[in-house]
Amino acid sequence: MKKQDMNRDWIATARTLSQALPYLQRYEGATVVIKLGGHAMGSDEAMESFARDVVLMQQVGVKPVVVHGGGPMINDLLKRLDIKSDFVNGKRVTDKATVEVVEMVLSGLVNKRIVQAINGQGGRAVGISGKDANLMICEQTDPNLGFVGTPVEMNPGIVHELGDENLIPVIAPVGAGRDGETFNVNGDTAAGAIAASLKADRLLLLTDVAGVKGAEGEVLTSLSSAQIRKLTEDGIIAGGMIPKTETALDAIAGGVRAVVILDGRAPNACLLELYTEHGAGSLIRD
Ligand code: X2W
Repeated sequence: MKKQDMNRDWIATARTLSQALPYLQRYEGATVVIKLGGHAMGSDEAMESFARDVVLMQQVGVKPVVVHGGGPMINDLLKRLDIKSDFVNGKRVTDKATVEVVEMVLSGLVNKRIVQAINGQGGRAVGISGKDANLMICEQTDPNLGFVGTPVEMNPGIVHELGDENLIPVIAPVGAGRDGETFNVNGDTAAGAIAASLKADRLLLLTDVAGVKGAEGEVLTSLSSAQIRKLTEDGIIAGGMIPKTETALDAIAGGVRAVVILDGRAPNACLLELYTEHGAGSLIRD
């Protein structure tokens, strides 16, 4: 690279930092819950980039809380163990053998991969599940789904305590029942319930689509709860997007200030959303 071009690069970097100042100020002290879906967890490089964004957010005064999924990773192990698995309305039918695999994969493999990635970038992450310190108490969602749980009681003290110690909580969507059961909770549902219990400033739902799309397939960058309901009635919001927009509406009704649905595979997705005028994905607020 020519010396002149190199200078131009550094000047652009400095300008970017300078332009971020109002956003850095806006989010100082904010609680931001980030849901990382299994489909958004790609290569090691993508995981490293995600971890770097989380550590940077904490460095500039945000309290990040990571809630993760891991559906594709559960599928892989179930297949290797020759256990069949079906989904009904986006939820995995979860018998006793399946829930054991779900907990092993989510609380073990996936949770620790994220913890290690964050620590690798100089953060201090602590991996827990909804069971720890009774964070997420669940009841059975529907007898036909087996051990699939709906969060019914949240005790977010543990998340506050970790945040106060500058530790980054990384939470697997597994909950405990009142009779000692283990429940498999949809990752989006868990993230919404955790964000609401924290009255989070932002819930970022990182997925593998660019955001909520309108009738012409364009990404809608800003939406109200009422607009979401109308688009769903009209059949424009459909399929896999429905659980995400439902999570967004529930989270907002539960006290989360705004929810963003965005493509987690895009480089620096979280930073683009929080710290630039451009933003990313679809911002939903009341
Ligand atoms: C999900 C939990 C993982 C998840 C499952 O068993 O796959 C239910 O369906 P993603 O990667 O966010 O989809 N639980 C009840 O939600 O993972």
